[in-house]
Amino acid sequence: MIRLFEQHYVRRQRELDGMWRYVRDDGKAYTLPVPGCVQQHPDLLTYRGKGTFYKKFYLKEKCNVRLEFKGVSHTADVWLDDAFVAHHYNAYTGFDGVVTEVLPGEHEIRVCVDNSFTEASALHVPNDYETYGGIIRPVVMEELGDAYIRQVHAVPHRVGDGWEMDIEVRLKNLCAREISLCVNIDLAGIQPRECVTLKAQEDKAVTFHVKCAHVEEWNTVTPKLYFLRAELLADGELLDDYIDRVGFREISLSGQRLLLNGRPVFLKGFNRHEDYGTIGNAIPLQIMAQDMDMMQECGANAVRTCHYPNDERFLDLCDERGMMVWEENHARGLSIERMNHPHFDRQCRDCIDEMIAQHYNHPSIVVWGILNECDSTCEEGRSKYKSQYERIRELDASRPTTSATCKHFEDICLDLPDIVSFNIYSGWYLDVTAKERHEQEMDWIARAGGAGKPVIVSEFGAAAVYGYRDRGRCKWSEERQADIIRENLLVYREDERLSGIFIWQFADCKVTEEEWFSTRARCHNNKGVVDEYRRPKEAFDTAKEMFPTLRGYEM
Ligand code: ADA
Repeated sequence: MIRLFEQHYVRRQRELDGMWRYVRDDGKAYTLPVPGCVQQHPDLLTYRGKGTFYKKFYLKEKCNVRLEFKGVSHTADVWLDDAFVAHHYNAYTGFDGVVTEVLPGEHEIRVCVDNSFTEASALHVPNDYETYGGIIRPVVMEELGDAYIRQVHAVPHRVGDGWEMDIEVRLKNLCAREISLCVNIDLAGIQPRECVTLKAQEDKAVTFHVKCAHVEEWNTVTPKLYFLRAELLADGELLDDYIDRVGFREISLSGQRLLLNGRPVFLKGFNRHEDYGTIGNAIPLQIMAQDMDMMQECGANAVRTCHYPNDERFLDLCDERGMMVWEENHARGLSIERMNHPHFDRQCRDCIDEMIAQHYNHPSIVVWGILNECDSTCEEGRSKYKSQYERIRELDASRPTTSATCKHFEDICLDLPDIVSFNIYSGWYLDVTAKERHEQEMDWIARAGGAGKPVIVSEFGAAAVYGYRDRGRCKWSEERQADIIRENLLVYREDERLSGIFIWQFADCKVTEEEWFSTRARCHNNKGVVDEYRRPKEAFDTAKEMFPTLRGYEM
């Protein structure tokens, strides 16, 4: 399942989930599930390297074939028979490619996948989470006609008591002649139409401004969603369609407050990695839904997709559940040397461009984040932060930006984002009281460029090994983790200057052994309030008890 609703009733789309042939670099062959991580197989538990996936499919009629991959970790080269389709870097964003005039009969998709850490990669490095290998998210094959709808972007605006929506429909002509097309929109019963001519191979956008007087807003309590349908017609005949779901909601800032539909909102939730016990990061819908249910059981209204864009099905769930999302690009803890890597700027920019293009319409996304704990202390780093924020604003001015910093008292970039966010481990790495440290932090933020901006505590927490109990409440015990989370929450809930808090983290996740084993018991980041199999630790109950006592404001 690629999304939680049907995206096409005209376009022929086939999901290619199932068993694919996989040949490891040394020639050994397997059949492996797609989506899936190769590390699920007993021979490949710690595999880091290349391999090729193969899948056959049958076409009844000649057509243009579009292949879409929602996530391949972490480098992919794709062929359809002998035609090269796409090269893609970065596990956490999707990509596609079109091969024109494919003949009827049997065809084969070939995907060379590589999860090794090499100099070609600036963002995938040994880290405090695991880089698995494989086709980790769904794949679809589509049969296209002469032209198709590439994308639909919608921005809601609150106007008086009602709502309006700007809609952009991007079209692509796949044939070698000019073509005249019409686009029909259907949104909440309103049905505008526009007609255009596209030159051979041309890409063109058609825009609409729709007034929707009687729609219900999307909010965290009643997350009302609407289908936005676009149909493409040539000579009066239906050629293609594209369906997305949208919500009418507006994010804005007023001084230190974050506003949802003009009303203050306080984000309270978890940082969540995509990782599950023996499954890795190819999380199935059942686990996404379970994570969502457990976070909501605690009273969370927000989730941070640390440290990369998430599987779109999870974002669909957030849309449906009224869960507010901080989604961020893929970069964690990179030094200035790493940020000066020759591919860093391009790979970050691609990730930002793809994340925003692909996830633009999700009402649940309320904040775009970048560069978690990267080097924001020097001028070179600052110029990278600056250009990434600028890029986001060029692509989407409707959502605020932020970045989680750990460069306490040294960060020179706090004036750049709309929201200042910081990660702090009072009681865990830092043997100080949460109260004392929090005051120092807030004073510094006000002096360092953050005055008057909303502030979020983007990470706090402590590690505990599931089942390890200690009457002396020592570090790594469930008791101590719960104590630390409680102490931090007691401080943050009293501070009117804050607009949100995120516990680090929802579930334990695996880390890369190289560079990380010595500070990470079991080669896991153990700061989850549940373990990697979602077994609750004592801290889960603490979150459940404390979250409802935090200012919610939300509606
Ligand atoms: C950081 C970082 C997380 C994780 C965490 C920890 O601040 O952003 O990815 O590494 O600390 O557990 O120390």
